[in-house]
Amino acid sequence: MLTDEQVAEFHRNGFLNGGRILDEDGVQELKDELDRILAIGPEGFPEGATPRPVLFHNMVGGRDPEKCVWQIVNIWEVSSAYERLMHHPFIVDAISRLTGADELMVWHDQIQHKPAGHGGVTGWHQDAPLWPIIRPMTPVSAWVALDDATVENGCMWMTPGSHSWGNHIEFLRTQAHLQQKEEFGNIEGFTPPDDAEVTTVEPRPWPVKAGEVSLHHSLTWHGSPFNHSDQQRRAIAMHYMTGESRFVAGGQHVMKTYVHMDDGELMSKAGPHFPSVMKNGQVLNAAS
Ligand SMILES: O=C(O)CCC(=O)C(=O)O
Repeated sequence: MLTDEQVAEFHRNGFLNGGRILDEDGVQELKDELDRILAIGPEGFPEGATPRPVLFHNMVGGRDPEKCVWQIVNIWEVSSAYERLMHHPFIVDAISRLTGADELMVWHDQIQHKPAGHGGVTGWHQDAPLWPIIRPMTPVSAWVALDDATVENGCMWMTPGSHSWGNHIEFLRTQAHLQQKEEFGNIEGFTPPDDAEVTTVEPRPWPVKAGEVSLHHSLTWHGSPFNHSDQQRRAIAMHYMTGESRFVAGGQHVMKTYVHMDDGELMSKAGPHFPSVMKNGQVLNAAS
């Protein structure tokens, strides 16, 4: 369980290392599962096949082998090890503690795998503005490292206090030129609100060891530069919704295909692609 000090640190900075939640065997199982699914490849999960990940592609490079981030959305639907991770009691409890919610559902997960030597960039962004089909926004995500994520192999960077500055996704898009680890922290051209707790923009690298969980607010500015090192960087982000989340039919998102409801309905009724992980404060086990 998170300590009061950790909760305070999260609310001050907008991110937190929650500590080690997987032992070596647990990490190895997830790495083996990822290898298995990468070996099957996107073409092994054709349209209409069930189950299949929601997305499985190189999200940055197209056919350019110089840039690759394998993004697999909802690996939990094709791997019971990842499904169990979505229900991990420490993670679910931490999300509940940080959001104050006693009902939580899966929003989606995403592997971000930066291969050694040519791992691509995940530009500076905030999560919530990229999720326009749910409201209120999902406040907190968990991110578990499967390899030690270091400055060299493209760990995430975080900007302390930025979660309390509002929606600045358009500004962050102007920082897309920041791609290398040497320059990734050089965000320029933004002045935080005077009344914010943190009034300076001071991005910092955020190394996370294999088996540790990092937690970040969905308005925290974050991203990760190229991986030119000889070490791969495998990780999974897990995004959750609180029980009050409702469907916004006017928005666009890859998960929208799986929502068959009217505008404004509760996402807790959205069906099997959005399973419950906590009800009335009790962590729920995975179905399989
Ligand atoms: O894995 C990364 O480098 C980025 C992940 C991310 O953007 C997220 O977890 O929201």
